[in-house]
Amino acid sequence: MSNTPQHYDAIIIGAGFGGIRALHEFRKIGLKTKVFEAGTDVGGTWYWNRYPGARTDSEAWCYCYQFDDEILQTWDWKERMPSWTEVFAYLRKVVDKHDMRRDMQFSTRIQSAHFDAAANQWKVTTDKGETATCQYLISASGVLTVPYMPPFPGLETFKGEVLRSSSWPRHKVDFAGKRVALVGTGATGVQIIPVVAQVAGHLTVFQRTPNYVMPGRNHYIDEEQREGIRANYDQMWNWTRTNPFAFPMAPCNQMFDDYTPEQQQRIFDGGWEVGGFRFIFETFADMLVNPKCNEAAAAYIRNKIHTVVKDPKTAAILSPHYQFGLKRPPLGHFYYETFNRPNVSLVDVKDTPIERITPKGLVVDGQEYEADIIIFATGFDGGTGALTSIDVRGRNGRTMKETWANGPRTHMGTTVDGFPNLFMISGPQTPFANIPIIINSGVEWIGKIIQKARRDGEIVIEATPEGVEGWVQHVQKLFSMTVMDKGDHAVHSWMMGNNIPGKTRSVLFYFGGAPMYFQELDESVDMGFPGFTFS
Ligand code: N01
Repeated sequence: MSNTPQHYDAIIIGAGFGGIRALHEFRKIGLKTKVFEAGTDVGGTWYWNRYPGARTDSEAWCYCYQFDDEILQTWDWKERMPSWTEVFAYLRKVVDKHDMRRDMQFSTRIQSAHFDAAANQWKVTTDKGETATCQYLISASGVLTVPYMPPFPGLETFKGEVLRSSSWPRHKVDFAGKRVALVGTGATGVQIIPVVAQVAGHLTVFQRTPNYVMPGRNHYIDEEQREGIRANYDQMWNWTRTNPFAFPMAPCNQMFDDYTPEQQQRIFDGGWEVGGFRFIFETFADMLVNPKCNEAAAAYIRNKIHTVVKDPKTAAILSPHYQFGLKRPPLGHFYYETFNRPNVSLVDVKDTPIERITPKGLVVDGQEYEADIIIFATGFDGGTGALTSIDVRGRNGRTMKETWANGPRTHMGTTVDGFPNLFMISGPQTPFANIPIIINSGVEWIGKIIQKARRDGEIVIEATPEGVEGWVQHVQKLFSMTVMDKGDHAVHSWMMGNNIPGKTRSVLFYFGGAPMYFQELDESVDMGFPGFTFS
């Protein structure tokens, strides 16, 4: 522990995908940088979420960094959607190869960050009682960092084991023959269910809202495929610049209404068979803006559920009836098939919520469901939670929590007025898209604005209130063009913040598509960063 505050050009919060990428950039531009990380190692999401079945929903070859081609050319991705262990190993490889750990401090959580206007610097305190100061404060604290745990009465009385997906224990959990209860059927629950079902004595799934689960169709990657991937990186990175979700796929230009119903079904079949997000990205370009297309996609998936799931009652409970995309659709790996197993049952808790937890299990509608293990996969305070859970204070002591009380207000998803020299990586109001690519573009932009300020001898970079208001309006307008805006407001979606009781429903993402966002970042650089002051 040090009593004299260390001073850095930049402090980065978090050593996940964003923090690692930012450290690389800052070294390039010569900033003395320190990364503080709460975990004992790098990885962020891939450090904490070690639950069974945890894997990416992005294809391996685009869930990585562009800056180290040598690793790309030698790294042996094993699966199309790599498991958390592979992603974790990849991130460790990058960090170790670039000797990044010497600029990182682990097991240290940043508790507060206050802007000192007299000194034009940020003062940061940690849970270890340390203080450090910096000119630039970078939040790389992630999109899904702060877990949400519903306050079920009686939880503390449960005699069995309680597991949380977002802080999964290091020891191997033995599910064999056990009665397992799982609460939450978002992307996390959807990944856990088929894996645990294979070994549990009985798995009872408590579902409040069904999801539209698309088949992941994960597979092993053989050497020939790897060679093909390695030879095509330039083309892939170009595609990530033109695909609305920053995936390396040629943009889809098909409009739903231009096809006959038979053709539409065939196109949906194609997307469904190839698996992953390709059901969205390679079928119709207007799926999230054309209500007819959206409903056809929703009906297609409902039909698939009823085809796969043998018990019609279970199939009906698993079938959603809200706009496709209103909740982030998960990828499943034999998800619906799992509900045909004799050792799996589904409890609908939509109209009859979980009442309480007892020493023996969970009570719903007066009935006790006994369990040896309860798994909670109940989501996150997404987008804004990571930064509002830290005591961040900008000018005049104003907190980020107050500033975002009615939803996030940012300029370009990177900055907030009143919080000088604070930059966010994949912050609220950046595109909902393949995250390493969004991180890359954001970090490059941050590097450029800092370099401009340094070149001009300016110390403080600050978004203007007009810049922020313009971006908020812009993001709102883009969202209003989607079917999600007209969606059922009662449906919880972390993408809108209304999965957290008391959190204002707001637009947490930029829905104009990644290419338009990249263009906005490029124009911002070319035009000398309108909407910012330098002093
Ligand atoms: O969280 P969620 P998640 N009683 O908010 C339920 C990313 N991710 O961790 O829908 C009963 O989606 C809640 O019910 P409802 C991905 O972006 C990525 O699963 O609110 N149930 C819901 O079913 C994803 O979207 C990957 O009605 C309660 C669940 O808990 C995001 O993380 C893998 C309840 C929470 O689902 C979040 O996914 C995994 C209550 N009181 C996750 N409270 C990959 O890319 C909450 N729930 C690989």
